[in-house]
Amino acid sequence: MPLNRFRYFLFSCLTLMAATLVAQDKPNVIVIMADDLGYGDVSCYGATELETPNIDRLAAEGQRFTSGYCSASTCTPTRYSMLTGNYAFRTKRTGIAPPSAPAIIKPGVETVASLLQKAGYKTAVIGKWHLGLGKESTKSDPGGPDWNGELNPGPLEIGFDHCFLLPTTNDRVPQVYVEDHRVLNLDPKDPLWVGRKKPSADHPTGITHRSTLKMDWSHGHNATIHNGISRIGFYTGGHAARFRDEDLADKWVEKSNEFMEANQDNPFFLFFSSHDIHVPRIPHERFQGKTELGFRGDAIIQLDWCVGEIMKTLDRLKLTDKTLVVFCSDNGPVLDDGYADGAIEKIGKHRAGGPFTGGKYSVYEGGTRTPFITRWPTRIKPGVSDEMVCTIDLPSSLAALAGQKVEDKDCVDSHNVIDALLGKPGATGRDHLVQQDNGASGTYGLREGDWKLQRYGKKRARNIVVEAKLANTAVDEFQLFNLAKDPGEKENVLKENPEVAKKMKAKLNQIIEDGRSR
Ligand code: NG6
Ligand code: CA
Repeated sequence: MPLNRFRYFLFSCLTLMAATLVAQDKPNVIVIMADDLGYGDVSCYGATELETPNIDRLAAEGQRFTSGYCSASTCTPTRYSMLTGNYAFRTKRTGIAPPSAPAIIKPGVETVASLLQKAGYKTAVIGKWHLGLGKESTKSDPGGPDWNGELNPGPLEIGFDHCFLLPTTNDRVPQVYVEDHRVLNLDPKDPLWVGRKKPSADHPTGITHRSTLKMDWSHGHNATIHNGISRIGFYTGGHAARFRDEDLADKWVEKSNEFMEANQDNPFFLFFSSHDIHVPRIPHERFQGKTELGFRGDAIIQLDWCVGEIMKTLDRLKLTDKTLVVFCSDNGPVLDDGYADGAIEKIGKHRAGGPFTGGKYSVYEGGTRTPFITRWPTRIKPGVSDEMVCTIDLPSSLAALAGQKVEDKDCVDSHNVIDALLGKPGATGRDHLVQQDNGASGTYGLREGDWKLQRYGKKRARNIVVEAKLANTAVDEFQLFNLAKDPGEKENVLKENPEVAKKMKAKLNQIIEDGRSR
Protein backbone atom coordinates (compact mmCIF):
# COMPACT_ATOMS: atom_id res chain seq x y z
CA MET A 1 0.00 0.00 0.00
CA PRO A 2 1.44 3.43 -0.89
CA LEU A 3 2.40 5.43 2.23
CA ASN A 4 -0.35 8.04 1.79
CA ARG A 5 -3.07 5.45 1.47
CA PHE A 6 -1.68 3.58 4.46
CA ARG A 7 -1.74 6.79 6.52
CA TYR A 8 -5.34 7.38 5.49
CA PHE A 9 -6.24 3.78 6.36
CA LEU A 10 -4.57 4.12 9.78
CA PHE A 11 -6.32 7.43 10.43
CA SER A 12 -9.72 5.92 9.53
CA CYS A 13 -9.12 2.96 11.84
CA LEU A 14 -8.16 5.20 14.73
CA THR A 15 -11.19 7.46 14.19
CA LEU A 16 -13.48 4.44 14.15
CA MET A 17 -11.88 3.07 17.31
CA ALA A 18 -12.22 6.43 19.06
CA ALA A 19 -15.91 6.69 18.06
CA THR A 20 -16.54 3.15 19.30
CA LEU A 21 -14.81 3.97 22.57
CA VAL A 22 -16.93 7.09 23.04
CA ALA A 23 -20.11 5.11 22.32
CA GLN A 24 -19.03 2.40 24.75
CA ASP A 25 -18.21 5.04 27.30
CA LYS A 26 -21.81 6.17 27.37
CA PRO A 27 -23.61 3.98 29.86
CA ASN A 28 -27.20 2.89 29.40
CA VAL A 29 -29.50 4.75 31.75
CA ILE A 30 -32.60 3.31 33.37
CA VAL A 31 -34.75 5.59 35.52
CA ILE A 32 -37.17 3.52 37.58
CA MET A 33 -39.81 5.84 38.98
CA ALA A 34 -42.22 4.45 41.56
CA ASP A 35 -45.60 6.06 42.11
CA ASP A 36 -46.57 7.37 45.58
CA LEU A 37 -43.74 5.45 47.27
CA GLY A 38 -42.70 7.00 50.60
CA TYR A 39 -39.25 7.33 52.19
CA GLY A 40 -40.05 4.61 54.72
CA ASP A 41 -41.75 2.17 52.34
CA VAL A 42 -38.73 0.01 51.46
CA SER A 43 -36.50 -1.96 53.79
CA CYS A 44 -33.22 -0.25 52.87
CA TYR A 45 -34.83 2.99 54.12
CA GLY A 46 -35.91 1.45 57.40
CA ALA A 47 -39.16 -0.44 56.70
CA THR A 48 -39.42 -3.43 59.03
CA GLU A 49 -42.90 -4.75 58.20
CA LEU A 50 -42.00 -5.87 54.68
CA GLU A 51 -38.89 -6.73 52.71
CA THR A 52 -37.76 -5.32 49.38
CA PRO A 53 -34.66 -7.43 48.60
CA ASN A 54 -34.19 -6.19 45.04
CA ILE A 55 -34.38 -2.48 45.84
CA ASP A 56 -32.14 -3.20 48.83
CA ARG A 57 -29.62 -4.89 46.53
CA LEU A 58 -29.63 -1.87 44.25
CA ALA A 59 -28.86 0.29 47.31
CA ALA A 60 -26.19 -2.07 48.61
CA GLU A 61 -24.42 -1.98 45.24
CA GLY A 62 -24.78 1.77 44.73
CA GLN A 63 -25.42 5.08 46.46
CA ARG A 64 -28.42 5.43 48.73
CA PHE A 65 -29.39 9.08 49.18
CA THR A 66 -30.86 10.35 52.44
CA SER A 67 -31.73 13.71 50.84
CA GLY A 68 -33.06 12.49 47.49
CA TYR A 69 -36.16 14.35 46.36
CA CYS A 70 -38.80 14.65 43.71
CA SER A 71 -39.77 18.27 42.98
CA ALA A 72 -43.51 18.05 43.73
CA SER A 73 -45.79 16.03 45.96
CA THR A 74 -48.08 14.94 43.13
CA CYS A 75 -47.43 13.01 39.98
CA THR A 76 -47.89 15.28 36.96
CA PRO A 77 -45.70 18.17 38.18
CA THR A 78 -42.88 15.85 39.31
CA ARG A 79 -42.92 13.99 36.00
CA TYR A 80 -43.09 17.26 34.05
CA SER A 81 -40.02 18.51 35.93
CA MET A 82 -38.11 15.24 35.78
CA LEU A 83 -38.42 15.27 31.99
CA THR A 84 -38.02 19.00 31.24
CA GLY A 85 -35.75 20.14 34.06
CA ASN A 86 -38.11 23.08 34.66
CA TYR A 87 -40.06 23.65 37.88
CA ALA A 88 -43.67 22.83 37.08
CA PHE A 89 -44.99 25.93 38.84
CA ARG A 90 -43.50 28.03 36.02
CA THR A 91 -45.95 26.55 33.49
CA LYS A 92 -49.74 26.61 33.61
CA ARG A 93 -51.77 23.40 33.66
CA THR A 94 -49.05 21.18 35.06
CA GLY A 95 -51.18 20.04 38.02
CA ILE A 96 -52.66 16.50 38.23
CA ALA A 97 -53.87 15.80 34.68
CA PRO A 98 -57.46 14.66 33.99
CA PRO A 99 -58.15 11.65 31.70
CA SER A 100 -58.59 13.79 28.58
CA ALA A 101 -55.69 16.23 29.04
CA PRO A 102 -53.79 17.26 25.90
CA ALA A 103 -50.00 16.82 25.79
CA ILE A 104 -48.58 18.99 28.57
CA ILE A 105 -44.98 19.05 27.32
CA LYS A 106 -45.07 20.64 23.89
CA PRO A 107 -42.98 19.41 20.95
CA GLY A 108 -39.77 21.42 20.82
CA VAL A 109 -39.32 21.53 24.60
CA GLU A 110 -35.98 19.94 25.49
CA THR A 111 -36.28 16.91 27.73
CA VAL A 112 -33.98 14.37 29.29
CA ALA A 113 -35.08 12.04 26.48
CA SER A 114 -34.40 14.49 23.64
CA LEU A 115 -30.99 15.33 25.12
CA LEU A 116 -30.01 11.67 25.33
CA GLN A 117 -31.48 11.00 21.88
CA LYS A 118 -29.19 13.71 20.47
CA ALA A 119 -26.30 12.03 22.26
CA GLY A 120 -27.00 8.83 20.30
CA TYR A 121 -29.24 6.98 22.74
CA LYS A 122 -32.32 4.94 21.84
CA THR A 123 -35.00 6.14 24.23
CA ALA A 124 -38.23 4.67 25.57
CA VAL A 125 -40.84 5.28 28.23
CA ILE A 126 -42.72 2.24 29.48
CA GLY A 127 -45.50 2.50 32.08
CA LYS A 128 -47.47 5.38 33.52
CA TRP A 129 -47.45 8.64 31.54
CA HIS A 130 -49.95 11.09 33.10
CA LEU A 131 -48.62 14.03 31.08
CA GLY A 132 -51.46 14.29 28.57
CA LEU A 133 -51.69 13.18 24.93
CA GLY A 134 -52.90 14.90 21.80
CA LYS A 135 -53.40 18.48 20.69
CA GLU A 136 -54.64 21.54 22.53
CA SER A 137 -58.34 22.30 22.35
CA THR A 138 -59.59 25.03 20.06
CA LYS A 139 -63.07 26.49 19.57
CA SER A 140 -63.97 23.95 16.90
CA ASP A 141 -62.01 20.97 18.28
CA PRO A 142 -62.07 19.87 21.93
CA GLY A 143 -58.43 18.67 21.65
CA GLY A 144 -56.91 16.06 23.93
CA PRO A 145 -56.40 12.42 23.05
CA ASP A 146 -57.98 11.11 19.83
CA TRP A 147 -58.43 7.64 21.33
CA ASN A 148 -59.52 6.05 18.03
CA GLY A 149 -56.95 7.80 15.87
CA GLU A 150 -53.45 9.12 16.27
CA LEU A 151 -52.38 10.11 19.78
CA ASN A 152 -50.12 12.93 18.75
CA PRO A 153 -48.29 14.81 20.19
CA GLY A 154 -47.06 12.54 22.93
CA PRO A 155 -43.75 11.09 24.13
CA LEU A 156 -42.52 10.47 20.56
CA GLU A 157 -42.66 14.20 19.85
CA ILE A 158 -40.44 15.11 22.83
CA GLY A 159 -37.49 12.77 22.45
CA PHE A 160 -38.71 9.21 22.96
CA ASP A 161 -38.17 6.71 20.14
CA HIS A 162 -40.73 4.37 21.61
CA CYS A 163 -43.47 4.37 24.22
CA PHE A 164 -45.73 1.78 25.78
CA LEU A 165 -48.07 3.52 28.16
CA LEU A 166 -50.74 3.57 30.76
CA PRO A 167 -51.99 6.91 29.40
CA THR A 168 -52.94 8.66 32.64
CA THR A 169 -53.07 6.88 35.95
CA ASN A 170 -54.87 3.71 36.75
CA ASP A 171 -57.73 5.31 38.69
CA ARG A 172 -58.57 7.39 35.59
CA VAL A 173 -60.24 6.08 32.45
CA PRO A 174 -59.57 4.40 30.04
CA GLN A 175 -57.84 1.11 30.99
CA VAL A 176 -56.02 0.59 27.70
CA TYR A 177 -52.38 0.51 26.62
CA VAL A 178 -51.01 3.09 24.22
CA GLU A 179 -48.14 1.94 22.02
CA ASP A 180 -46.37 4.75 20.17
CA HIS A 181 -49.26 6.71 18.61
CA ARG A 182 -52.15 4.28 19.03
CA VAL A 183 -54.33 2.40 21.47
CA LEU A 184 -53.14 -1.20 21.32
CA ASN A 185 -55.59 -3.88 20.11
CA LEU A 186 -58.39 -1.42 19.42
CA ASP A 187 -61.15 -2.89 17.27
CA PRO A 188 -62.47 -0.14 14.96
CA LYS A 189 -65.90 -1.78 15.15
CA ASP A 190 -65.96 -1.07 18.90
CA PRO A 191 -64.66 2.52 19.15
CA LEU A 192 -63.48 3.92 22.45
CA TRP A 193 -65.43 6.85 23.85
CA VAL A 194 -64.01 8.77 26.83
CA GLY A 195 -65.77 11.69 28.50
CA ARG A 196 -66.56 13.61 31.63
CA LYS A 197 -70.34 13.09 31.59
CA LYS A 198 -72.30 9.89 32.08
CA PRO A 199 -72.93 8.62 28.51
CA SER A 200 -76.42 7.22 29.18
CA ALA A 201 -78.88 6.98 32.06
CA ASP A 202 -78.30 3.23 32.44
CA HIS A 203 -74.46 3.38 32.32
CA PRO A 204 -73.30 1.40 35.40
CA THR A 205 -71.19 3.43 37.82
CA GLY A 206 -69.58 3.03 41.21
CA ILE A 207 -72.68 4.69 42.67
CA THR A 208 -75.42 2.71 40.93
CA HIS A 209 -73.59 -0.65 41.09
CA ARG A 210 -71.60 -0.18 44.29
CA SER A 211 -72.49 -3.60 45.69
CA THR A 212 -70.91 -5.35 42.69
CA LEU A 213 -67.46 -3.76 43.09
CA LYS A 214 -64.47 -5.93 43.95
CA MET A 215 -62.86 -2.94 45.67
CA ASP A 216 -65.04 -0.19 47.09
CA TRP A 217 -64.23 3.50 46.64
CA SER A 218 -63.89 5.85 49.61
CA HIS A 219 -63.83 9.25 47.89
CA GLY A 220 -64.19 10.17 44.22
CA HIS A 221 -63.54 7.22 41.86
CA ASN A 222 -67.22 6.40 41.47
CA ALA A 223 -67.76 6.72 37.70
CA THR A 224 -67.27 3.98 35.02
CA ILE A 225 -66.62 0.46 36.28
CA HIS A 226 -63.93 -1.71 34.72
CA ASN A 227 -62.57 -4.95 36.17
CA GLY A 228 -64.90 -4.53 39.17
CA ILE A 229 -63.36 -1.17 40.08
CA SER A 230 -64.97 2.22 39.50
CA ARG A 231 -62.75 5.02 38.21
CA ILE A 232 -62.47 8.75 37.63
CA GLY A 233 -64.28 9.61 34.35
CA PHE A 234 -66.49 7.72 31.94
CA TYR A 235 -65.83 5.49 28.95
CA THR A 236 -67.48 2.98 26.68
CA GLY A 237 -66.23 0.66 23.94
CA GLY A 238 -62.69 -0.49 23.22
CA HIS A 239 -63.37 -3.80 24.97
CA ALA A 240 -60.69 -5.79 23.12
CA ALA A 241 -58.10 -3.18 24.14
CA ARG A 242 -58.84 -3.18 27.86
CA PHE A 243 -56.30 -4.54 30.34
CA ARG A 244 -56.63 -6.16 33.73
CA ASP A 245 -55.06 -4.11 36.54
CA GLU A 246 -53.48 -7.33 37.86
CA ASP A 247 -51.35 -7.66 34.69
CA LEU A 248 -49.82 -4.19 34.45
CA ALA A 249 -46.54 -4.92 36.23
CA ASP A 250 -45.90 -8.02 34.13
CA LYS A 251 -46.55 -5.99 30.99
CA TRP A 252 -44.08 -3.23 31.94
CA VAL A 253 -41.41 -5.86 32.57
CA GLU A 254 -42.15 -7.73 29.32
CA LYS A 255 -41.99 -4.56 27.22
CA SER A 256 -38.86 -3.31 29.01
CA ASN A 257 -37.12 -6.61 28.39
CA GLU A 258 -37.97 -6.36 24.70
CA PHE A 259 -36.57 -2.83 24.55
CA MET A 260 -33.35 -3.72 26.38
CA GLU A 261 -32.81 -6.81 24.25
CA ALA A 262 -33.34 -4.88 21.01
CA ASN A 263 -30.91 -2.18 22.12
CA GLN A 264 -28.26 -4.20 23.90
CA ASP A 265 -25.58 -3.12 21.40
CA ASN A 266 -26.15 0.62 21.60
CA PRO A 267 -26.64 3.02 24.49
CA PHE A 268 -30.26 3.22 25.61
CA PHE A 269 -32.35 5.30 27.99
CA LEU A 270 -35.32 3.56 29.57
CA PHE A 271 -37.82 5.43 31.71
CA PHE A 272 -39.49 2.59 33.60
CA SER A 273 -42.52 4.33 35.00
CA SER A 274 -44.24 1.96 37.41
CA HIS A 275 -47.91 2.39 38.29
CA ASP A 276 -47.15 0.89 41.72
CA ILE A 277 -48.11 1.81 44.37
CA HIS A 278 -50.81 4.23 43.15
CA VAL A 279 -54.51 3.47 43.69
CA PRO A 280 -56.33 1.33 42.81
CA ARG A 281 -53.75 -1.04 44.24
CA ILE A 282 -54.50 -4.32 42.50
CA PRO A 283 -51.27 -6.33 42.40
CA HIS A 284 -51.14 -9.59 40.46
CA GLU A 285 -52.80 -12.52 42.26
CA ARG A 286 -49.37 -14.02 43.02
CA PHE A 287 -48.48 -10.97 45.15
CA GLN A 288 -51.85 -10.58 46.89
CA GLY A 289 -51.57 -11.32 50.60
CA LYS A 290 -47.75 -11.33 50.61
CA THR A 291 -47.61 -8.72 53.38
CA GLU A 292 -49.59 -7.93 56.51
CA LEU A 293 -50.15 -4.42 55.17
CA GLY A 294 -52.88 -5.24 52.66
CA PHE A 295 -52.70 -4.41 48.96
CA ARG A 296 -50.56 -1.32 49.59
CA GLY A 297 -47.80 -3.52 51.01
CA ASP A 298 -48.35 -6.19 48.36
CA ALA A 299 -47.99 -3.56 45.62
CA ILE A 300 -44.60 -2.62 47.12
CA ILE A 301 -43.55 -6.28 46.82
CA GLN A 302 -44.70 -6.25 43.19
CA LEU A 303 -42.68 -3.08 42.54
CA ASP A 304 -39.65 -4.73 44.12
CA TRP A 305 -40.17 -7.75 41.88
CA CYS A 306 -40.14 -5.47 38.80
CA VAL A 307 -36.84 -3.96 39.93
CA GLY A 308 -35.45 -7.48 40.34
CA GLU A 309 -36.59 -8.50 36.86
CA ILE A 310 -34.89 -5.49 35.28
CA MET A 311 -31.68 -6.28 37.17
CA LYS A 312 -31.90 -9.91 36.00
CA THR A 313 -32.23 -8.81 32.39
CA LEU A 314 -29.21 -6.51 32.74
CA ASP A 315 -27.23 -9.43 34.19
CA ARG A 316 -28.39 -11.80 31.46
CA LEU A 317 -27.48 -9.36 28.69
CA LYS A 318 -24.18 -8.59 30.46
CA LEU A 319 -25.16 -4.94 30.65
CA THR A 320 -25.04 -4.47 34.43
CA ASP A 321 -21.59 -2.87 34.39
CA LYS A 322 -22.57 -0.58 31.52
CA THR A 323 -25.81 0.68 33.03
CA LEU A 324 -26.61 3.47 35.44
CA VAL A 325 -29.85 2.67 37.26
CA VAL A 326 -31.65 5.46 39.10
CA PHE A 327 -34.47 4.47 41.44
CA CYS A 328 -36.83 7.21 42.66
CA SER A 329 -40.47 8.08 43.39
CA ASP A 330 -42.84 10.73 42.02
CA ASN A 331 -44.21 11.89 45.39
CA GLY A 332 -44.52 10.81 49.00
CA PRO A 333 -46.97 8.36 50.53
CA VAL A 334 -50.73 8.39 50.93
CA LEU A 335 -52.76 5.59 52.50
CA ASP A 336 -56.43 6.16 51.62
CA ASP A 337 -56.30 7.92 48.24
CA GLY A 338 -59.86 7.07 47.28
CA TYR A 339 -60.31 3.29 47.60
CA ALA A 340 -61.14 1.19 50.66
CA ASP A 341 -58.15 -1.16 50.34
CA GLY A 342 -57.38 -1.42 54.06
CA ALA A 343 -54.16 0.62 53.88
CA ILE A 344 -55.00 2.63 57.01
CA GLU A 345 -56.51 -0.23 58.99
CA LYS A 346 -53.53 -2.53 58.35
CA ILE A 347 -50.70 -0.02 58.73
CA GLY A 348 -49.56 -1.31 62.15
CA LYS A 349 -45.98 -0.21 62.90
CA HIS A 350 -45.18 0.66 59.27
CA ARG A 351 -44.28 4.34 58.74
CA ALA A 352 -44.61 5.07 55.01
CA GLY A 353 -42.93 8.49 55.31
CA GLY A 354 -40.10 7.20 57.51
CA PRO A 355 -39.04 9.87 60.03
CA PHE A 356 -40.69 12.66 58.03
CA THR A 357 -44.02 14.41 58.43
CA GLY A 358 -46.56 14.67 55.61
CA GLY A 359 -46.86 12.79 52.35
CA LYS A 360 -48.44 13.14 48.92
CA TYR A 361 -50.04 16.64 48.44
CA SER A 362 -47.80 18.13 51.15
CA VAL A 363 -44.71 20.36 51.23
CA TYR A 364 -43.57 18.83 54.49
CA GLU A 365 -40.49 16.73 53.80
CA GLY A 366 -42.53 13.52 53.55
CA GLY A 367 -44.19 14.88 50.40
CA THR A 368 -41.03 14.97 48.32
CA ARG A 369 -38.16 13.34 50.22
CA THR A 370 -38.36 9.82 48.87
CA PRO A 371 -36.17 6.78 48.19
CA PHE A 372 -33.40 7.73 45.74
CA ILE A 373 -30.76 5.22 44.69
CA THR A 374 -28.12 5.18 41.94
CA ARG A 375 -26.22 2.07 40.86
CA TRP A 376 -23.49 1.59 38.25
CA PRO A 377 -21.13 -1.09 39.48
CA THR A 378 -18.02 -0.02 37.56
CA ARG A 379 -18.34 3.65 38.42
CA ILE A 380 -20.22 4.02 41.70
CA LYS A 381 -18.61 2.92 44.93
CA PRO A 382 -21.32 1.62 47.27
CA GLY A 383 -22.27 3.94 50.09
CA VAL A 384 -24.79 6.30 51.64
CA SER A 385 -24.88 9.94 50.57
CA ASP A 386 -26.38 12.90 52.43
CA GLU A 387 -26.00 15.16 49.40
CA MET A 388 -29.20 16.84 48.19
CA VAL A 389 -30.29 15.60 44.75
CA CYS A 390 -33.63 15.78 42.98
CA THR A 391 -35.40 14.14 40.06
CA ILE A 392 -35.45 17.58 38.35
CA ASP A 393 -31.65 17.33 38.11
CA LEU A 394 -31.73 14.31 35.83
CA PRO A 395 -31.80 16.23 32.49
CA SER A 396 -28.66 18.29 33.20
CA SER A 397 -26.87 15.50 35.03
CA LEU A 398 -27.53 12.77 32.47
CA ALA A 399 -26.74 15.15 29.59
CA ALA A 400 -23.38 15.84 31.24
CA LEU A 401 -22.78 12.11 31.56
CA ALA A 402 -23.52 11.63 27.85
CA GLY A 403 -21.41 14.63 26.82
CA GLN A 404 -24.45 16.51 25.54
CA LYS A 405 -24.61 20.29 25.93
CA VAL A 406 -27.71 21.79 27.54
CA GLU A 407 -28.59 25.21 26.11
CA ASP A 408 -28.98 28.05 28.61
CA LYS A 409 -32.66 28.49 27.76
CA ASP A 410 -33.47 24.83 28.49
CA CYS A 411 -33.81 22.82 31.71
CA VAL A 412 -33.70 26.05 33.67
CA ASP A 413 -33.99 24.50 37.12
CA SER A 414 -32.01 21.32 36.49
CA HIS A 415 -28.62 21.30 38.22
CA ASN A 416 -25.77 19.14 37.03
CA VAL A 417 -25.18 16.97 40.10
CA ILE A 418 -23.78 13.99 38.20
CA ASP A 419 -20.71 13.74 40.44
CA ALA A 420 -22.92 13.55 43.52
CA LEU A 421 -25.16 11.00 41.79
CA LEU A 422 -22.08 8.89 41.05
CA GLY A 423 -20.93 9.25 44.67
CA LYS A 424 -17.60 10.85 43.79
CA PRO A 425 -15.69 11.78 46.95
CA GLY A 426 -16.10 15.47 47.78
CA ALA A 427 -18.85 16.00 45.18
CA THR A 428 -21.70 18.22 46.29
CA GLY A 429 -25.37 18.12 45.37
CA ARG A 430 -27.75 21.06 45.35
CA ASP A 431 -27.52 23.81 47.95
CA HIS A 432 -31.26 24.53 47.81
CA LEU A 433 -34.48 23.06 46.41
CA VAL A 434 -38.01 24.40 45.91
CA GLN A 435 -40.72 21.85 46.63
CA GLN A 436 -44.29 22.34 45.40
CA ASP A 437 -47.55 20.53 46.07
CA ASN A 438 -49.79 20.30 43.01
CA GLY A 439 -50.74 23.07 40.61
CA ALA A 440 -50.42 26.80 41.12
CA SER A 441 -51.71 26.74 44.71
CA GLY A 442 -49.02 29.13 45.92
CA THR A 443 -47.82 26.51 48.38
CA TYR A 444 -44.09 25.85 48.45
CA GLY A 445 -41.28 24.47 50.52
CA LEU A 446 -37.74 25.79 50.28
CA ARG A 447 -34.93 23.71 51.68
CA GLU A 448 -31.57 25.39 51.99
CA GLY A 449 -28.90 23.57 53.97
CA ASP A 450 -30.52 22.52 57.24
CA TRP A 451 -33.31 25.11 57.01
CA LYS A 452 -36.75 24.51 55.63
CA LEU A 453 -39.26 27.25 54.93
CA GLN A 454 -42.89 26.42 54.15
CA ARG A 455 -45.22 28.93 52.53
CA TYR A 456 -48.95 28.26 52.24
CA GLY A 457 -51.03 29.97 49.57
CA LYS A 458 -54.26 29.12 51.35
CA LYS A 459 -53.02 28.54 54.92
CA ARG A 460 -54.08 24.90 54.69
CA ALA A 461 -51.77 21.88 54.66
CA ARG A 462 -52.98 18.57 53.21
CA ASN A 463 -52.01 15.07 54.37
CA ILE A 464 -49.82 16.00 57.34
CA VAL A 465 -50.73 12.79 59.17
CA VAL A 466 -50.20 10.03 56.62
CA GLU A 467 -51.64 7.29 58.87
CA ALA A 468 -55.11 8.89 58.97
CA LYS A 469 -57.72 9.76 56.35
CA LEU A 470 -56.71 12.63 54.05
CA ALA A 471 -57.38 15.97 55.77
CA ASN A 472 -56.62 19.65 55.44
CA THR A 473 -55.10 21.27 58.52
CA ALA A 474 -55.02 25.00 59.28
CA VAL A 475 -51.43 26.30 59.31
CA ASP A 476 -49.67 29.67 59.43
CA GLU A 477 -48.83 31.22 56.08
CA PHE A 478 -45.13 30.70 56.85
CA GLN A 479 -43.37 28.06 58.95
CA LEU A 480 -39.66 27.51 59.50
CA PHE A 481 -37.96 24.32 60.66
CA ASN A 482 -34.40 23.29 61.41
CA LEU A 483 -34.08 19.89 59.76
CA ALA A 484 -30.79 19.06 61.50
CA LYS A 485 -32.45 19.25 64.91
CA ASP A 486 -35.99 18.48 63.84
CA PRO A 487 -36.22 16.34 60.67
CA GLY A 488 -39.88 15.64 61.46
CA GLU A 489 -40.75 19.37 61.16
CA LYS A 490 -42.60 19.37 64.47
CA GLU A 491 -41.39 22.66 65.91
CA ASN A 492 -41.97 25.85 63.96
CA VAL A 493 -39.01 28.10 64.87
CA LEU A 494 -39.91 31.05 62.65
CA LYS A 495 -40.31 33.52 65.55
CA GLU A 496 -36.91 32.60 66.98
CA ASN A 497 -35.14 33.02 63.63
CA PRO A 498 -36.63 36.08 61.94
CA GLU A 499 -33.51 36.82 59.88
CA VAL A 500 -33.30 33.31 58.42
CA ALA A 501 -37.02 33.42 57.60
CA LYS A 502 -36.68 36.82 55.93
CA LYS A 503 -33.78 35.71 53.76
CA MET A 504 -35.51 32.48 52.75
CA LYS A 505 -38.82 34.20 51.91
CA ALA A 506 -36.86 36.59 49.68
CA LYS A 507 -34.95 33.73 48.07
CA LEU A 508 -38.16 31.81 47.32
CA ASN A 509 -39.70 34.92 45.73
CA GLN A 510 -36.54 35.50 43.74
CA ILE A 511 -36.50 31.95 42.35
CA ILE A 512 -40.15 32.25 41.34
CA GLU A 513 -39.69 35.69 39.76
CA ASP A 514 -36.37 34.99 38.01
CA GLY A 515 -37.97 32.29 35.89
CA ARG A 516 -34.92 30.09 36.37
CA SER A 517 -32.64 28.77 39.10
CA ARG A 518 -29.71 27.32 37.18
C1 NG6 B 1 -56.59 12.98 43.04
C2 NG6 B 1 -57.33 11.68 43.26
C3 NG6 B 1 -56.32 10.66 43.76
C4 NG6 B 1 -55.14 10.55 42.81
C5 NG6 B 1 -54.53 11.91 42.57
C6 NG6 B 1 -53.45 11.87 41.54
C7 NG6 B 1 -59.69 11.86 43.98
C8 NG6 B 1 -60.62 12.08 45.11
N1 NG6 B 1 -58.39 11.85 44.26
O1 NG6 B 1 -57.47 13.93 42.52
O2 NG6 B 1 -56.93 9.42 43.91
O3 NG6 B 1 -55.56 10.01 41.59
O4 NG6 B 1 -55.52 12.80 42.12
O5 NG6 B 1 -52.38 11.13 41.97
O6 NG6 B 1 -60.13 11.69 42.85
S1 NG6 B 1 -51.00 11.28 41.24
O7 NG6 B 1 -50.06 10.48 42.00
O8 NG6 B 1 -51.20 10.74 39.91
O9 NG6 B 1 -50.66 12.68 41.27
CA1 CA C 1 -47.85 9.78 42.21
